[in-house]
Amino acid sequence: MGFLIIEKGIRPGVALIRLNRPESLNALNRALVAELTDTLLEMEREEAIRAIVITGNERAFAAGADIKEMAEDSAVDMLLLDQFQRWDQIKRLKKPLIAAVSGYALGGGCELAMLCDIIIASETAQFGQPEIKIGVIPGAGGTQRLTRAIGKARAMEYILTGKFFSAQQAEAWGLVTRVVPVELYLEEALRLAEEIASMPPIAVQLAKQAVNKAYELSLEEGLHFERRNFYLLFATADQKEGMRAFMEKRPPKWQGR
Ligand code: DAK
Repeated sequence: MGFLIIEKGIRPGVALIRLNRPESLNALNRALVAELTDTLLEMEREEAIRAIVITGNERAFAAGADIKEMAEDSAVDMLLLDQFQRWDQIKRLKKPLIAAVSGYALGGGCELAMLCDIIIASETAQFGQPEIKIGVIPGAGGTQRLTRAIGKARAMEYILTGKFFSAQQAEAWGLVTRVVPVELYLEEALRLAEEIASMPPIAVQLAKQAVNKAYELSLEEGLHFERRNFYLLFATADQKEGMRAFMEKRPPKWQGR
């Protein structure tokens, strides 16, 4: 049995993936991570899907990697399993990913949310990298992405103590886009996904790519990268259509070409 509930076309251009292991607070076992990455790669190929929302349930987005599954693993087991390539596949996706987070987003769950491009949180969301409390450290990007998102001082405190932080703190520190009442967090994420899905898809992908480069390149290199993507968009039919539609005072019709 699968660990995901998938709804393609839940809104125009939008696919929803629900993590569905509620008895374990959506702990990310290997089968779930494999299913998730396979599903995302399949969605990456489907033209009709232009934005993807990943969510859990009200109690938990995901409470981390499955501790029961990895407890007795050796370093060699970990190395041979090479789960990191799965996580890297998510990082390389071109389509926009929105995490709709309610309840626990801990350890690998917080890392999964941070791999998404945008996080919408319910007011009950709790974030954290509690790996230190079970004798390890974040393994899927937490030390890097949390530090870049909320700054070194806060990341140090929360990664070294494993304490959780609230949705409101996450918003104040810039980790999440906004906090909404628990009844609305998924709706808000879907609304945002639909809005993004209505934009010209190649421009969306190149914009996502360029924003992500801001974390990896120097300013000079990043500006160069941005410029290349900017020029490239003038090769698309959607650029011509967008600018003509503006001048003709009509809504554009995107082709994704
Ligand atoms: N793994 C396995 N089971 C989990 C789990 C987890 N991370 N979190 C919760 N569960 C299970 C509990 O064991 C319990 O199952 P039963 O005992 O009923 O069978 C059920 O979910 C309900 O949990 P609780 O009874 O504990 O519920 P509470 O409300 O009392 O507490 C809690 C909720 C979220 C505070 C607590 O469950 C908790 O502290 N959970 C663990 C949180 C945690 O430490 N997370 C970090 C895990 S380490 C990697 C990539 C990433 C990672 C590793 C490798 N590679 C690429 C190789 C990431 C590592 C991690 O995330």
